[in-house]
Amino acid sequence: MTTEIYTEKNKINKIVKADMKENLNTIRNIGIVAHIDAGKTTTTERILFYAGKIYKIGEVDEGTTTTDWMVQERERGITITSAATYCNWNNYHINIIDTPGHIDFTVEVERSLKVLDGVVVIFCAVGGVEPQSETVWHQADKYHVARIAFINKLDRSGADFFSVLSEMDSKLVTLNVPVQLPIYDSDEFVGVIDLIKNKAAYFEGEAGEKVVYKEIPENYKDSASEYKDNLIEKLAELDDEIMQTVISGEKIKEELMVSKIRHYVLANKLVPVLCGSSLKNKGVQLLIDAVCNYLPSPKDLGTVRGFSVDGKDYETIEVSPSSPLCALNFKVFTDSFVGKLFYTRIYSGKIAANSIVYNSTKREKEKVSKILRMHANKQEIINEAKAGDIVCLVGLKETTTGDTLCSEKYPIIMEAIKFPEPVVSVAIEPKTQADQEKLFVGLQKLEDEDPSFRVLYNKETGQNVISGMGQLHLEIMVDRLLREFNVKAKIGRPQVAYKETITRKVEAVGKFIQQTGGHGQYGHVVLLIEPQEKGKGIVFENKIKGGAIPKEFIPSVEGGVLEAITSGVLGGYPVVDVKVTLMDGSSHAVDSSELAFKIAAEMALKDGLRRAAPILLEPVMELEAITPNEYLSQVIGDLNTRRAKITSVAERKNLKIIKAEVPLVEVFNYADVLRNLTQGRASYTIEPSYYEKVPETLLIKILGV
Ligand SMILES: Nc1nc2c(ncn2[C@@H]2O[C@H](COP(=O)(O)OP(=O)(O)OP(=O)(O)O)[C@@H](O)[C@H]2O)c(=O)[nH]1
Ligand SMILES: [Mg+2]
Repeated sequence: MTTEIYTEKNKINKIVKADMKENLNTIRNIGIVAHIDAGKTTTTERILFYAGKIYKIGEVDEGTTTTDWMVQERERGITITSAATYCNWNNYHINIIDTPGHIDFTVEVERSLKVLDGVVVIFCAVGGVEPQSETVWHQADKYHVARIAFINKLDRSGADFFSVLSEMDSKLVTLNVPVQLPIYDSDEFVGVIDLIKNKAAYFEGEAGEKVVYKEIPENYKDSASEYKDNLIEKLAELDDEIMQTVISGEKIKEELMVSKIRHYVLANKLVPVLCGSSLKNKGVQLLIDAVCNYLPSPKDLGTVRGFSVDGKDYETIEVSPSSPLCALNFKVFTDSFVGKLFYTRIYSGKIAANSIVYNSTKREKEKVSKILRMHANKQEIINEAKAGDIVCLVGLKETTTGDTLCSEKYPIIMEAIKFPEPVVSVAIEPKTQADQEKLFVGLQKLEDEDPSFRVLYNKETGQNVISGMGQLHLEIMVDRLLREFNVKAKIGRPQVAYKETITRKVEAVGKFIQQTGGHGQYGHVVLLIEPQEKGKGIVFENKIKGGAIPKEFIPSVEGGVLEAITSGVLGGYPVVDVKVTLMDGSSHAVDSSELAFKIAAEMALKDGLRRAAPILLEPVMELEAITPNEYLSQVIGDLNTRRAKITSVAERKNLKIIKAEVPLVEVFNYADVLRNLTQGRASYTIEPSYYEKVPETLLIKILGV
């Protein structure tokens, strides 16, 4: 098979042999996940370097890494979009997704975890188990993703491997077992003890590329033997064969230990803990070995499970290239040269370039014109992709994030990916008429790419309102509009993304009747409008029997309802969790039209919402503040004035960790507040938690009425 390589200018300049692995057992689909700044991108860059995929190590701080390729990522030194790449290590083919740590880009982690078989969770040896690390851990639990842990940054002063271990034990409900220990010479981190090999590993050469195994240093022998016993003990508790070997007094062979660890990692019963310093080029090769040794291959999934097209039954397909196709699109990205790229994980079967696949979610046939293998923002064209691969498809028209692609003969729909609701909004106004058109195109593309980014047109103010996961998220989107789509626009002040819902069931009548001679207007509808359970969204049902409203006008009624419900009656915010049933109505043989029914539906809906005891909902955030002991009372005192519910106060060394639930509107400028309260010595993170009713007393302040 041949492969054509694209250059940055999108010209094919090379033909190379594809290295697609036929053997599923030697494929690894892994993600690198962690709290912001733990060193995911730095680690990924080393993995690519040691595996020979790149020939020079790039650095985050210099804006030269492979996976932080977007201009916004390079400028800011943070990851924004998850980048897919791959490399080969010994006989293994490893597909890697480097994910962002900032909570505003959590969608990128969520969708990656959905399609990955295993993850490396990185912890900072100084920061420990930071909030976003806990969040990704729980996300990995949700998708049953097997994991290994890597305690990074052991070169930093204040690094403490053992304290991170005990924090992991208290915060993460898993069996975390060290398989390595750090070695220090004076205060310098110099190498890693491999407890399975009973050796000390050092990383020599200019970029730590030569792994040299030596005897464990004398002063580490006791702790190495203690932690080796601990590892064997933990395995023996899980496994009879190991237990029997221990009882018989025999030595446990390295291969047996590796295969047992692998078994329990796959079963999500054990997490081996490794360590190193990616920046100082120490420990990464052993991490790659661990990825191959312990994390699952696509084959380990056994079967892929989904629903039948009618949603009533489960369907399963064996994971194999010779099974029928089952693939999941988990991301759409617009490349300025190639067009839309559809990031797709193939679970079973094959896809060939220039073939037709069936999008079972949309029930549409789609043509795949090209298949690309991604190396961050570079692409290689391949002719075929098969079970186990993560590739980009080109040419699809109707597919959106979360859709299943399969064979029309064996339809299956995989469970959709759930995305969080945006919590911050900002109005965006094009500077000139020419910008208006470009803004529309740009926003549409960005909305296609990012399910946590929404665009709404507010009829009342005539403005476009964009919503996202946080201020940084929106800032990046506006920056992309300017640079990628050349849109000059004015931005309003960030606002909380409120929502509206109702608390009472009402019947509402809408009549749009104008009969003043000649061709008039006649639309008449009766709607039942009722609250729905949280998270159920908006549902429209038609219960008209006997043709009170002719069939051809029903879509207009539905359209009117769905359009009007995007802007509620309290503050024009989107309405959620409401069911609207079309009960009755009437029509006129000549005067009725689609427009008349649409307007009648809008009138009925607005009137109904007003009488259905509407309430305003606000996003509540989970906040974690870490402060030196002496500022504890000031920080808590201040939080109490912000309608916060303090949920816990814990201790780490001489720091206090305060967890609280607090409405977003109260902590919009919390960075400044905390800086002033603690002379800049505290830090905090917030993440969206849930929506709650705004107290009546605050309605006037928020709505300005
Ligand atoms: N001292 C030290 N610094 C490190 C190490 N690994 C990474 N860093 C630094 O930590 C900072 C963050 O590194 P990144 O690799 O961007 O971290 P990340 O986890 O990818 O961050 P996000 O993707 O933005 O969440 C950079 O300044 C790195 O140089 C390490 O082992 N030791
Ligand atoms: Mg990164």
